Order: sequence, then structure tokens, then C-alpha cells
Amino acid sequence: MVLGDLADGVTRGVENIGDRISGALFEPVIRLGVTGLSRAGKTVFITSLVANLLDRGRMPQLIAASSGAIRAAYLQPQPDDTVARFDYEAHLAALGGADPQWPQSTRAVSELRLSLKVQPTGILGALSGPRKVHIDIVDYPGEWLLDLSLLDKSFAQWSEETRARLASQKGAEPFLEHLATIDPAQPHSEETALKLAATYREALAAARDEGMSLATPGRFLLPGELEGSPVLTFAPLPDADRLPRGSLGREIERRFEAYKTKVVKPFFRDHFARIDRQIVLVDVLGAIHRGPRALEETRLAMADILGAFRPGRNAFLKSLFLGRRVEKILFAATKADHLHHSQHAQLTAITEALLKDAKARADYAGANTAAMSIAALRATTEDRIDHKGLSLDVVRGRLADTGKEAALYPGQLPQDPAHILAPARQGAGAWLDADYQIMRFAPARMTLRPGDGPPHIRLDKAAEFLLGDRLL
Ligand SMILES: Nc1nc2c(ncn2[C@@H]2O[C@H](COP(=O)(O)OP(=O)(O)O)[C@@H](O)[C@H]2O)c(=O)[nH]1
Ligand SMILES: [Mg+2]
Repeated sequence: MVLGDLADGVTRGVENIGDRISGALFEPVIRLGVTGLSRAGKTVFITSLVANLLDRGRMPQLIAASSGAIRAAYLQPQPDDTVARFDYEAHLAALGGADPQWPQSTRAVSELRLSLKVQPTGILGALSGPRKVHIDIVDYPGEWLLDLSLLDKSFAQWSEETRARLASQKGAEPFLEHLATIDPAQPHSEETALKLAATYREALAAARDEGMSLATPGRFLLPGELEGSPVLTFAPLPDADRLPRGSLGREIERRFEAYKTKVVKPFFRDHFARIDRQIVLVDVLGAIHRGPRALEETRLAMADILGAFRPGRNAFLKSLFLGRRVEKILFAATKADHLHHSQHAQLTAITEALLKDAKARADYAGANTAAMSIAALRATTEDRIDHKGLSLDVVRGRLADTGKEAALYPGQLPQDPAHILAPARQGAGAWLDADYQIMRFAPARMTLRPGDGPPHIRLDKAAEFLLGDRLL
């Protein structure tokens, strides 16, 4: 461990104590991390969760809500002055307007503080009077967690592994061809470095469009305010273990190292290491729809992401956590409103199986984990239709692209998750006997009764798992 890391860890540990009890009033703070790969549903989840905590009519499974223990809920200024505020109002306005739209996608960390006034139940509660609990919700891209693995790798190792992956990656050819024209030992030129990084970024984008999300660095596609800066101007190189001084390769190696110390480490120190509870959103249905390769990639990405929740695995993380841990982790298959409820159990079983390796790592770290199928914002209604003599359980909604009403039968998910996970692991090209459809539904028009938040599926159950024990 280098000294800088150690010092980071120590100061962070002291700050953590302050974090969890806000100010002199000893008001407890729960830091809830919300993550998942791009498009997994983070923004929609946070928007709907907050709306449903402000108006709790649809939260019967959150005990503190249905028992009346939560007396009031309100938004407050967040504690971190330099982190973007999660734009709750704009996202809700998009979802709840006359022509409802999904919110704009976001590209960096953001945060929102929701404060609850809770009246504890029971005799003790009656004596103590209401207290405040702050929930700091932190939204961050799951891709950034993948970068943790870079800390253990030299530039040569990373280059080697990444080039091996790209060799079989659709859409990586232009980068590989360009790379073949470059000698890493040639003198450094910024123009060459920029061109190289740009073609590498295109290869990453192509991989992402195929559902391949394992590629690092995670910031290349979600650069935020670092767009165009030298720390994001690098790419994997051949022969990276013998780069002469002053060469292009040496400079690129230096940038790779700068990325680790100036981008990856601060994220883990300032955001990740302060999280108490975590929800990991996974678009399992979307991955199944894309096919076996995308599903397998999702499985691997989740295992990698969840590796970050086992601080023992990495000296740097260990120094940040100092024995503290993320207490609860919920894996949620999102967008379950694409599926009739008769198939939700299958979706949850697939999610559990998909995350088995990832979960084993988190359990090992002592976190309490669970898997669920949810829809943060229900865009469909259920129906049963007759089709060629068969009676099918479908969902109906308005299509995002055309605005037309449509009924969707997404296909029959197997009772045994192995029926789709095994072919995915074996590298099958397509599903053998089935086809899984999804459609992009627009959010439904909302006419909410006073006291009700937006419609959802099991958002209350998710909130109970994540927060319930701290609201009693
Ligand atoms: N039907 C349905 N679609 C959803 C739901 N949540 C997210 N989506 C879809 O997934 C897209 C990405 O969601 P978003 O929250 O922006 O993902 P993020 O990139 O993880 O923040 C949205 O634009 C919607 O099309 C949901 O609960 N139901
Ligand atoms: Mg988002």
C-alpha cells in the first residue's frame, strides 16, 4: 500500500463517523447508493422512489409508511456542495406531463437528500417523540465500479487483456486496424494519441451497443466533465511492457496511471466508500432479449461490479472502508412491467441465478442481500388475449416511438433459470427454442389521487428491504 492511500483511508474513516450522524443534532443519515449499467433504470428508479416516499399511498409494503410512522417527508439541500443535485423535479415533470416522456439520460454522479420525520411506534416511541432521518440518495454509473479492477493492473496487463477481448468484438475492427499502423515506441504526438483514443472509444461504444459492457475504462463512454482531458486520452497498446522514454507509449502509459489516481481513486474515496445501503439495478429482460452473449456479459459485469463490495479484495478499498461495510445490497431486475405478473417469479429466479457469483462475493463481505423484480414506473396494464387458440397473458401499453397502443407477449421465461443461463455460459449464438421480445413503452399518463405516488411494481418492497429497519 502506498502512503497516500493510507492517509486517504484514515481521514475518510474519521469523516465517515460524521457522515452518519448529521451535525450536532444526531440525526441519522442513510446513504443509499443507486447503481447499474447505463439504461438500467437508475434515474426512473430514484424519481419514482422519491415521489412515492413524498406521497406514500402506494407504499403498503414499506411498514413505516403503512403504519403511519413516517409523519412527513420533504426534500432538503444535500450535504455535498460539489456533487450535482439529482434533478428530481425535471425528471418527474417529464414522466408526469400531459405527454409523458422518459427522463433524459444522465452521465455522472448526482445526489438528493430526502428527510423523513419518523414517529417511532411502541411505548418508547411515544415517549421519545418524532425524530428526523435523512436519506442521501446517490446515483452513479455502474460502469465506474468496473474501473476498480484497473487499480490492480499495470498498463501492460490491461493492454494485453483488453486487446484480447477486442479481438472477438464486433465493431472493434477499425480500432484494431488503426492500432496496427502505430508503433508505441514512436515519439509522442498529441494528434496520434487523440486519434487512438477516439477510435478506441468508438470500439467501446460499438461493444456497448451489442450489450457488451465489461470494457474499461468506464469513463470513456460516460466522461462527464473530464471529456477531452488527457486522463481520458489513452488506449490499449501492443508491447506495452517495453516502452522507451519519450515515446508515445510511455506517455499513454502515464495517462493510464493518472486515470487510476486522479479519476478512479477519488470516486471510490468520495462516493463509494460512504455508502450504507446499495441497490444494483439490472435490465435482465433487456439482456435476455438481446441474446445469450449479452446475458452472459451481464452476468460477468455484475460479478465484476459486485467485487467492489468486498473491500478485502483490494488494499486501496480496504483502507477506505476500515472495517465498515455496505450493510445491505438489493439486486433488482428492472422494467418488470414488460412481463405479466404470472412470470415475475421466473424473472426473479433468473436474476438470482445470474447474480449467484456476484452475490457470493457480497455475502462473503457480510452484507445482507436480496433479489427482486420491480418496475419503478409501471407503464403497462395486464390483459389476457386469445391468440391462435391459445390464451396468452400479455401487457398493454403505449409505444414510445409511435404513441400507438400495443399488447406485448414477451415469451415464456423458463421455470428453471439454467435453461437460459447454461446456453449463455456456453456461448450460444441465439436462444434455441424461444424468442424473447420487449417493446419500448412510453410512461403511462398519470392521474394520481392525492397522497398517491406514481404507479410501480414492488418499489415499496424494495424500499422496505433497503430502508425499513432504520425507520422504525
Ligand atoms: N417500462 C419501463 N421502462 C423503464 C422503467 N425504468 C426505466 N425504463 C426504461 O429504461 C430507460 C432507461 O432508464 P433510466 O432511468 O434513464 O436509466 P439509467 O441510465 O440507469 O439512469 C428509460 O428511458 C425507459 O425506457 C420501468 O420501470 N418500466
Ligand atoms: Mg440516469
